[in-house]
Amino acid sequence: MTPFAEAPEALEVTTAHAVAVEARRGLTSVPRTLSPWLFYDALGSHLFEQITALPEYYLTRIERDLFRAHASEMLRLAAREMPLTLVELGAGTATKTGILLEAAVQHQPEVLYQPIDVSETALIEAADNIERHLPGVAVHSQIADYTASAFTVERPRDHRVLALYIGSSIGNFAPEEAAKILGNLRAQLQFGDTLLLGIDLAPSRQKPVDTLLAAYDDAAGVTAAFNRNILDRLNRELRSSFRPESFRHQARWNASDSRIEMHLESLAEQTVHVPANSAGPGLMLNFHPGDTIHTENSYKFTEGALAHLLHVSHFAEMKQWRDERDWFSVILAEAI
Ligand code: AVJ
Repeated sequence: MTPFAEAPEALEVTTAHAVAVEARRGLTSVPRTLSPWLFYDALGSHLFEQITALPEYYLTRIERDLFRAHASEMLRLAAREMPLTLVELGAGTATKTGILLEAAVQHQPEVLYQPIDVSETALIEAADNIERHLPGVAVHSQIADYTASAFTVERPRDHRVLALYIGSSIGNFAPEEAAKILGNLRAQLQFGDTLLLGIDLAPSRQKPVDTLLAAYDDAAGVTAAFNRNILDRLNRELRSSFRPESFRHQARWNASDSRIEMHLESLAEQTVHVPANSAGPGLMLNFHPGDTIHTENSYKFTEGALAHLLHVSHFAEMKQWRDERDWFSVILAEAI
């Protein structure tokens, strides 16, 4: 048996403990918070997939359209006459990546694709899909939390690396954390390697705040279910006594920090019990009506914020692609 075969069980134990630790940290903080990685259990990942298909959630749709229209140019600029290997941070099931990989195998007969994600099941699905549909692509997956730990980037001889960090995933991180993530990635790259980054843009004349709010509070209530699932997850995994229906999903625009915030607002005076667990003793949590648990930040970029982020992490913009209304942007940047 290879050491790799034992990873899943070990990872599950670590996740269970990490959930207990994060719930304790967040629910005893003032104000109360829970980290967005808690959204993505099996049900939450499914709800997120549904979000990406909602009419209000334009992010996925625009980014996919930009890839469809410009994948070949993106790859040509990244490659500049050299063969490429693609690395992806937070690959998930790599649905949109297929478009880029399909373009890549038209530029070169064989492509090494290196997805990195914390979810082993997502990585297995990604590898299955890609290897079935794109015979020219070899997949080397890595189970890692790119925000916390080191990951490795393989470089076949004389290849350039194109790192993908798409889907506005970077939006979940405050500016300093985002700079750390890109800086950490940059440390794995060489001059001339590139980063393809997908970011959601700040409100403008062409992008009312209401457009943003609707994307995070859709009419069908899928985002509300996604947000409340975090409480269901804690009930399932920690045996806590949240009544998710007595918390209201709330999306807020925080203009001074240029971010959408998601909160869960208590609708009643209520007490929630979290039993003792591997992270510490039991908790009795008191909620007044209107108290919230802050579950997510989704940063929206101005041109200045983007330029600053690239500069501090030692990347230089090569080209930017946007939809005609300037709602979403894909940036190709060179490691300098
Ligand atoms: C996966 C972080 C890009 O912030 O838009 C979608 C998550 N939250 N709807 C985002 C999310 C609510 C999403 N990211």
